[in-house]
Amino acid sequence: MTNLHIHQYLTSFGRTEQVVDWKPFGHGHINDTILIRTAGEENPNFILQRKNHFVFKNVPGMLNNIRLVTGHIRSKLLAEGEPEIDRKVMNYLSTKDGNQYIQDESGNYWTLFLFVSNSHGIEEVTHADQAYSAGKAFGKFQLQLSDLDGSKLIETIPNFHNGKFRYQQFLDAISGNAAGHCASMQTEIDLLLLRADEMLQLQNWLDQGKLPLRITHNDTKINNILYGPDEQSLCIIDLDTVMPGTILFDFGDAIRTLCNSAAEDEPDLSRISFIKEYFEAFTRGYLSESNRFLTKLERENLVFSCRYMVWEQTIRFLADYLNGDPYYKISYPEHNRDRSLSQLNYLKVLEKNDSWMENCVMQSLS
Ligand code: GN1
Ligand code: MG
Repeated sequence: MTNLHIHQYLTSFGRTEQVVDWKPFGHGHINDTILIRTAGEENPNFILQRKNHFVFKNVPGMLNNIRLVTGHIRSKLLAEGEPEIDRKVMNYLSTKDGNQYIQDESGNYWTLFLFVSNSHGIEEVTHADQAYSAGKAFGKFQLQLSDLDGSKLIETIPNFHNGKFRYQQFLDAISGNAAGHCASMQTEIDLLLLRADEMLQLQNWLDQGKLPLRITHNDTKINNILYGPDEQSLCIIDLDTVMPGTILFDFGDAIRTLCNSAAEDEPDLSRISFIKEYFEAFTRGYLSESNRFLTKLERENLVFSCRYMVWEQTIRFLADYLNGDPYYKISYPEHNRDRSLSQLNYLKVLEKNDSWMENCVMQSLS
């Protein structure tokens, strides 16, 4: 990538701002993300993103989802009289020909969206207010999308959080043993298999229609929320996996990163603990928006969803390690091993806190 390329991309999207500099941005495991800074205080900065079309097989379909979702939220914000709409919902730009992407000679898809000025993402929560605000943001996101017709959206990654599908992939990775790591990971494999029956329950409820399909984000890591200078949440980002799902995916995945005192790949397992104060605050914020539409089964399984999402993430990381790391970007050879050990440890920590968490949800509901 050169200055000329960056300039050409901006021009193709009809932008005339002068580029000051550009650099890789964020911590995504899948796409490549570049922050472009432009001259002039008043001018916006941009995020240029190459969508990974090996992971997202239908990038135009995914971008159409994003157009529908952001358009829907935008109209809600307009109706509310929100004065700063571009700070509250992502603004993906269109090219001069009205497309949502540019395809380069190698077939890569490039998208451009506005960078939200005076905003920042966080890798870890440092104060309960941030957790409350995160809960409110994800609850509100689900509420805003509750009346968007889900049949208009494609599944950007089919079976993304389908427990049976992920479990089968894990079993395949074990029997394939492509990277030869099975023997060294046998204890962890056994612990994960032991929990499978319990975990597959969630997909059963979906298959049986007991859990409603809603429009969900499906990647509710704490770093997918932008915060303003006052540490209040502004906007949900990374909309690539927004598609029909259960709200339990979003609640559980948020708790996966938000209430863990360590990063998802922390190699020092003694640093992993569950931060009760953040769980309480997140749950309160989340329910303040979502309680009005949640069903009994959804409410009853908020705590289970936290264990489910950590289990699912653990088998995904471990399957990738066993397969020889074809999926997640890794920073060093044993990265996926560390990720899976770390997540498995967090799962055990959540199990120990199970009744406390159930109590906490009950109190937030009363
Ligand atoms: C991936 O690329 P990123 O960081 O947004 C993954 C999520 C995982 C996450 C683990 C499309 O998200 O499902 O939870 O890594 N996204 C995809 O940190 O697989
Ligand atoms: Mg993501």
